[in-house]
Amino acid sequence: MAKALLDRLSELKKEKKAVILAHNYQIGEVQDAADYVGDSFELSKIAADTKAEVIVFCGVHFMAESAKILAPEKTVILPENMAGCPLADMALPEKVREKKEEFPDAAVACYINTSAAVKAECDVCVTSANAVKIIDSYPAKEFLFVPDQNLAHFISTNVDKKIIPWEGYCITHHRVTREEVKRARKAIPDTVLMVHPECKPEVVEQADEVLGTGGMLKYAKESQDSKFIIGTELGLIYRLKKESPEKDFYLLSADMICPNMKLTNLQKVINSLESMTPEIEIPEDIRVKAKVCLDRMLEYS
Ligand code: CIZ
Repeated sequence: MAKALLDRLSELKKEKKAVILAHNYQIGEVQDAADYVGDSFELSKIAADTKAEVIVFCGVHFMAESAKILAPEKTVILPENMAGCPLADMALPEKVREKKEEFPDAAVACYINTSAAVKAECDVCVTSANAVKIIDSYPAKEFLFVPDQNLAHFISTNVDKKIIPWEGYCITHHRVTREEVKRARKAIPDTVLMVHPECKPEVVEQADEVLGTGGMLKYAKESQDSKFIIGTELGLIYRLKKESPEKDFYLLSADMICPNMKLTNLQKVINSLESMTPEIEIPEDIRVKAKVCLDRMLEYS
């Protein structure tokens, strides 16, 4: 069955001149079938540079939008139309415009987990892999940071600038508590605890390393340590085990599963290439403004 699906996918990829991009949080069969697996930053760069005519983005809506913003001449397909991001939905463009009026001297930085319409309102975009570096080097002293309050807090503890946080959060990372960290540390002693900066400050403060998914993969591969507790979405464990099979990885909390990231599977990838839907479309005026914000991310990182 899996072989038949993979053969069909390979036929369709050739026929449509398509590339398959999968986020690190996708399920194993999708990661295995993809041409590239990575975080939003890595996948944005690939989308901007690819020679393929069709990009199949296995992730959530804002990620496929970012690919379309950077590669407007390509057809971008998100295999599962319902794969949204509750965090991205916590910032609406009209609310960002209101806040900008409240803080006219602040630059506006957004996490990549935002819609194209919100990116169009912002000066510069960041991902968890480059947020501290970009905010540190971007020429402003004060930032309104949209929409993740925990990432905003993490940035503020690492740069000497004023960060005004939005009140959004990721439902998968924000639910983890200090008590769960204590329990995990006790149950699995002598481990390195890596957590994502979308976790609450009370969790981040207890971590050995605070990294985005790309950073966690690199750290685990290069480390002399062999046991890691992972404070991010379940999908990353699949790739960590695949790339460092001799090491042990434990999910910090059994609840760290993003329901939206789990909506895509191999059959849906095939269906989307057969029908060439659902296709991502962005009004050109919004795309052009959002591209300035993403281009600055590529420039400052
Ligand atoms: O930057 C990304 O792709 C996100 C949303 C998380 C991560 O750290 O990979």
